[in-house]
Amino acid sequence: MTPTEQEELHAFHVWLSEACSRGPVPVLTGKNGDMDTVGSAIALAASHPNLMACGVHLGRTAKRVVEELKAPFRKIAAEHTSWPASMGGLIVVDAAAPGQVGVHLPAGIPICVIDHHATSDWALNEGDMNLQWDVRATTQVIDKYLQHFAPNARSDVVRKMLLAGLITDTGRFRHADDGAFESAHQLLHKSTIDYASFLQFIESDSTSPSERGSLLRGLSRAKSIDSGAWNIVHTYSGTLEGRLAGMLVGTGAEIALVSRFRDGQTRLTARAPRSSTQQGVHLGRLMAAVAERIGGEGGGHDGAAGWSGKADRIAAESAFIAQVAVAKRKEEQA
Ligand SMILES: [Mn+2]
Repeated sequence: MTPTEQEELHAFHVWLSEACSRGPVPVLTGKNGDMDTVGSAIALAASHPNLMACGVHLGRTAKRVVEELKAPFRKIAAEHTSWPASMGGLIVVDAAAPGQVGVHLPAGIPICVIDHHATSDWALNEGDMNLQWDVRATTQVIDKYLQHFAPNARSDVVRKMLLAGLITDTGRFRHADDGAFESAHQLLHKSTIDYASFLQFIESDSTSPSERGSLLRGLSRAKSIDSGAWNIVHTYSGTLEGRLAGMLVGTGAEIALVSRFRDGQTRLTARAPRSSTQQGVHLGRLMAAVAERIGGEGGGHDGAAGWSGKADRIAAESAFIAQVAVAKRKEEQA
């Protein structure tokens, strides 16, 4: 850990202790309910009785892991959300913007954002905090905090929640770096977790016949186009956009884009292989640029990012493709 990280964790510990002394502190997940956000919230909440992991949605993997490990997580309503009385503060994990939590946040409550996205759209006030680290998963930040300030909270269940977030956000360590392996080592060290069987459990996710049909239709609609210096393979689908985008990357696409329109909302999901990000593709910045151009909210990581908003599907796709057209290709680095 760098001295800055140590200082930030210390400041966070002070912030958290003060917030918990004032009252209950919800730990709010991103609305996609992915394993990183849910694992981060549940693990952090294990460090103090006034903390409670909550969110509007549990994604598929997170739902399975939470059920299997009987981990405490409270589903909250997106509309007319009932927050606890006299909240001491609110922590948001793994969400790059207020629109990514799926609820209206209560006014006048100190907020702390813990995230690892390249972009951030939070407007913070006096008394708020932001821990935005350049790591592969938010669970890495949470585990660093627990190691130093609440080591007894690191039960095997908590470690599994954190490890699951790290496994999924790194694409089973395909996008891992030195720090990600270091975190994985710390999580397994002196635990009774059998890594291989835990991974097998995480991966034992079966696709229903209707989902399989929808993935196949998405693939059959896919089109390959060139935009500026880049090849984009794009399609649309009503479900499992992330998985479909991953499959498009498997076709050799330099950039994969999947769009969907549902309930008046359009969503873009993009993925790029490492070879593209090394040559300058940064999907998170491209999505942020789309949001600047046509409204909505966009951001994420270099190789995985998204946008959502009111523009229609074709307009949103075109805006993304236009942004890619002006993205320069730099010389390949080994
Ligand atoms: Mn994440």
